[in-house]
Amino acid sequence: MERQWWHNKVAYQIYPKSFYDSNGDGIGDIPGIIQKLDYLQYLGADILWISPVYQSPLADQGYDISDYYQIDPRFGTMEDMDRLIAEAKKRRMYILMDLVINHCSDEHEWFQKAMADPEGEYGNFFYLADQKDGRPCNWRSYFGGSVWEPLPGTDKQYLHMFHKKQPDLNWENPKLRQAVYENINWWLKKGVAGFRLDAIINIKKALPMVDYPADRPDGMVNPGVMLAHAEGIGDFLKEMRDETFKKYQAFTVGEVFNDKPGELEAFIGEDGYFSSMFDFNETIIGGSPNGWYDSRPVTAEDYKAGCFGAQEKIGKLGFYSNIIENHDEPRGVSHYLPEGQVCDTSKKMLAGLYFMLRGLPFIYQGQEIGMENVEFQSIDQVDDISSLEEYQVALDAGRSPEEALQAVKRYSRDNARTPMQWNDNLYAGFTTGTPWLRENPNYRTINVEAQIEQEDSVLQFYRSLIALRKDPEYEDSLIYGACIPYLREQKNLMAYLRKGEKQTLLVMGNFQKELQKVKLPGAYDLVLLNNMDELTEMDEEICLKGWQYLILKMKTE
Ligand code: TEU
Ligand code: CA
Repeated sequence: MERQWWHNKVAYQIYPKSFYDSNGDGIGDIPGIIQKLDYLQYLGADILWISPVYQSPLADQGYDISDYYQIDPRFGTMEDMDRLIAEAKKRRMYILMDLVINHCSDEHEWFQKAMADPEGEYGNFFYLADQKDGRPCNWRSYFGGSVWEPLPGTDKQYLHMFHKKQPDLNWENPKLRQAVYENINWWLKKGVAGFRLDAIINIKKALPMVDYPADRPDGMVNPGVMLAHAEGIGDFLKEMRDETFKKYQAFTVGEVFNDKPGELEAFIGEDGYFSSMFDFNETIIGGSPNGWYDSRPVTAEDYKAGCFGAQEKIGKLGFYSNIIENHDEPRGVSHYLPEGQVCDTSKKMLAGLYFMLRGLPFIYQGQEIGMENVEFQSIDQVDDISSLEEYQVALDAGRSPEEALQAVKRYSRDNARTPMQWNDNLYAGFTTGTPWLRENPNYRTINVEAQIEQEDSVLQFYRSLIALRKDPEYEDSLIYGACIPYLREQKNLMAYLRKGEKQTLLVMGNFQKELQKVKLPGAYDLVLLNNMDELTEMDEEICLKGWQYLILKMKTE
């Protein structure tokens, strides 16, 4: 596998609206990110994915773009953006923009022109159909309701896979594709290192659009079913890569939920469409087609099977991007650790387990201090459109308001969107004004300032993980070595070898509160990392305490 500049880096996702507010309007902004670059450097992050800051009505928090060439004034100015790119460069950091090109905002000029003249050039930038023919198909949008919506002031309707303020762009139209590529190249010329590709698998629709068997009483079907029938996305992705990313050696990471068997190599193998894509194999565990209210908690065995399944699938063919959370998911520690067991030690174990898998680790803001889900007291405290929809879905399915709120608490995207907890001042030090979304009350104990001081904090553990992964000494195993499950059948033990050409490391976590004995595959030289003070050994066996995590460097002959 050819080595790439980004293989040994660590990536960090910033959700600007909630990261740091520099001017007291309650909304995080680009100058706020610049002020925190030194912190991110202290942590050890190299690649920064910035969730959307383009001009947007913020119906879906910036994932609805009304001008791809402008920064939304709430986030700052284009000068701020240029300064961010320059300041990142000074620190040898790389900026990734969020590329949202499956859809735009209904307030984008293209859509406005399509409304004014559906038969004109811009009508063909979208998927339009005559209203009189009824709904062209029974697909349900990801955020609820039909994907079809009347095109205001006309006798047409338009397609939206997400919110109705996010009309889908018609990728079948070469003019639209060229307009998108032009924008990508414009940003690359500016000096961004690459992109995270939002909802990218949705750009190819199964045509002609037809009904599929309904999966809920509403008579509609999850759009994922349609995606399984869509053929030929590779033509679009290849063209995009050749017209844009390739010319700049850009780093790209795809948000791909629905890849088909056998597609991985074309996507992220040598000369793939993208550099990497997220491993969502664990993310989707426990989900139900009926909605959040019907989902089940993830067990240690589920989690292990998810990670190892993905590792087996990819082998050495490419690099997945590994996560435990992002801005669309609950906090990883609240999601993957059993209720009542979320503590510093278990947080560190989970961190260490995903971080050392083969691939590129991404950290989502606040994850590095162990931020947790929010105890929402009522649905009024929730802002996110998808959470409000899921609340309704639960009620429609006959759940009580309490049960519906429980489901939202467990899965709401707002769990990850509360303000970053910088210190124990008012509003967690995020803003001097009133934060757009209420902070998590636990900021008094969980915050950056306290954890910088505290030697054995979650933050310091992340710094150790990062330093170890970046140590050239261990590149052979931790970056390029194989990932081989160890004692896979042993319940609530997640262990794997990172086997390089010269060295082998053993990574293991005791995914339970009870202690557990682990037989070693051989002798070891060194303990590279331990999330506890002690280490109990017997011959060829280690006794792990509850939630203990270790990395051992094995002896080589
Ligand atoms: O997410 C795409 C996606 O698949 C999500 O709809 C996910 O299933 C959902 O958030 C779970 O609640 C991307 C962005 O990451 C997300 O924030 C946007 O809302 C969405 O695209 C539309 O742009
Ligand atoms: Ca602000």
